[in-house]
Amino acid sequence: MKQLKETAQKIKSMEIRGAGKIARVAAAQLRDRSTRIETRNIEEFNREMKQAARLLVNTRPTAVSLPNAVRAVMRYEGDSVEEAKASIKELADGFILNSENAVRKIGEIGARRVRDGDTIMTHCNSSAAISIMAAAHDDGKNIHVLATESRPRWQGHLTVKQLDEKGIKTSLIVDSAVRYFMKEVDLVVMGADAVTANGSVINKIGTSQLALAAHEARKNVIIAAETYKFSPRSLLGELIEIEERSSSEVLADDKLKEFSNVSVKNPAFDVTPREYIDLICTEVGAIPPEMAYIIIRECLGWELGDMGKMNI
Ligand code: RUB
Repeated sequence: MKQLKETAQKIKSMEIRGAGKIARVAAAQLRDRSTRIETRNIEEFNREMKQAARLLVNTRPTAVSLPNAVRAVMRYEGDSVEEAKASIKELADGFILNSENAVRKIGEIGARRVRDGDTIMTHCNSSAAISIMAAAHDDGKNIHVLATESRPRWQGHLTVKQLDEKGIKTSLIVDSAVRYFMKEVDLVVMGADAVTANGSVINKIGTSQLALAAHEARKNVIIAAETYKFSPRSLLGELIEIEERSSSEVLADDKLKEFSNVSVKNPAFDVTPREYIDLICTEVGAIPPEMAYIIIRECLGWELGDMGKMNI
């Protein structure tokens, strides 16, 4: 359990972060955990796996990719521990491979919406969004990216580093400059932690005001999201929990202690209504947000059936 607990801690502290990465790491951890369980008793094995699954799911509440990945692996079958382990390996490896392919495919599909000479605004650090920009650049399109800092955790610094390594011209801007620069923007490309049945997108705090500014300026907003970021549970009316992170990410504890009447609010994500989103670019195609329900039914249908009995 030690390795799994360490990884869970890294996800909590955001050393491992980004919805896609968290999902792939969780799948790999379940696979690796299964190989280290020594019992030959299948019931005991199943109990241990459930415990591992719960630990991973409880690390961060917002990214739906995490429970979706865990459930994808926890669908394993087998009457013996041997069979169960083989099934887990197949499901986990399959999920990871599909996920990597999905990010690549999203790049290919999304790049078609980028024109030569476009200025693209992005927020936070999304591997799926970067895949679109990188694919457009590889297609020979000359693009310029405006990347927000994404306070308080500065994921924008990761974005500019990754774009720089690909040779893409990028400007780092403060989060509050989004509307100021919107007139220069041709296209907004961002990622997602979750997409609900009604087409709302949950992503890094600030995404919704960026989308609102883009909507006001009549600029297109593309969300890059693999299908496993869509929330089957939202179909049952469940709301996506917005993670509230430590105040110390915004203001150091000793500074905060100097005040008597001040508190810090630090939600990590926000909800962008579908009205502000033009397209959600998935690995199975670029869809209007209104079609989110279809993706849930077609691509995650199994999850609905399993929801009751998975119990993790
Ligand atoms: C990351 C974030 C990203 C999405 C999509 O938040 O909001 O935009 O997770 O990323 P955090 P990807 O840094 O708090 O994890 O496309 O890489 O899955």
